[in-house]
Amino acid sequence: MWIAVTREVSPALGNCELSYVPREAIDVASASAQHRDYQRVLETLGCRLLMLPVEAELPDSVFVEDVAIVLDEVAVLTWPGALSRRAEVTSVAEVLRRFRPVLAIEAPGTLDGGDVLRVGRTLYVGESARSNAEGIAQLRELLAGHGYAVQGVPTHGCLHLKSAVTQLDDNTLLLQPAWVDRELFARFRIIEVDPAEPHAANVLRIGDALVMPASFPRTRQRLLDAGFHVIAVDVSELQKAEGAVTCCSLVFRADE
Ligand code: CIR
Repeated sequence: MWIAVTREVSPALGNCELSYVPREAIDVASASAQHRDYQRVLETLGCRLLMLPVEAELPDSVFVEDVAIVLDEVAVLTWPGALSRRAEVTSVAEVLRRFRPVLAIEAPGTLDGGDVLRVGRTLYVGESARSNAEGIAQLRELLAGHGYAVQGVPTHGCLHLKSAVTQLDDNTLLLQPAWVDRELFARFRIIEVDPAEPHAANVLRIGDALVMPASFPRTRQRLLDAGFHVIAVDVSELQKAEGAVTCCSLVFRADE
């Protein structure tokens, strides 16, 4: 079965970190309602939800993806690049210990889970303002014995690698060519985001379904035309916090 770890939206979400989007007022009640709808979609796709209690003092704590990487054999806790996000790790670590042996990135290494795109046994890791060379080297070392290759990927103009590229099926990626070099992914079939929707490359794949923000109808149409099963969710308030769909859950298989 699938497990999806999520966390309630913090009432302090308005004080979130922002890098590439301008600060706008965030309606926390509506962000919470959108997050509930998102979680319902994950349930309809067969995920069992493990919802962590709210962390009122941690504005970005709903974005659980950034604090851990969960692989089949092991989980790796990150050391988030933003100082304000480091206290998010502890409670996620506790829940992951129920399912996997847990390893950890340590300072001075930094890494955000949003920078980690797993395709098969390769982890592409964004070289971003959040994930430094030391963090990427530590990840490589931690996972070498588990049969994973870790490959650094330069990013520019976006928060995380998965703002720029995510996986659609075993052989296909959705990519924003302005933020990552598509030649680095030449072995895959590439679908590009619609140029009018620069932030549309972040989709969450669960089984054969793709969850994506409702605000990108043109890119959604490209995916529908390519034969994908797409579910649109309204995450407009969370997008104001520079979040999208992969960032709000940690989805992995468990035997339970
Ligand atoms: C941050 O800047 O850390 C948050 N405001 C947004 C994090 C989004 N995370 C993700 O896409 N993996």
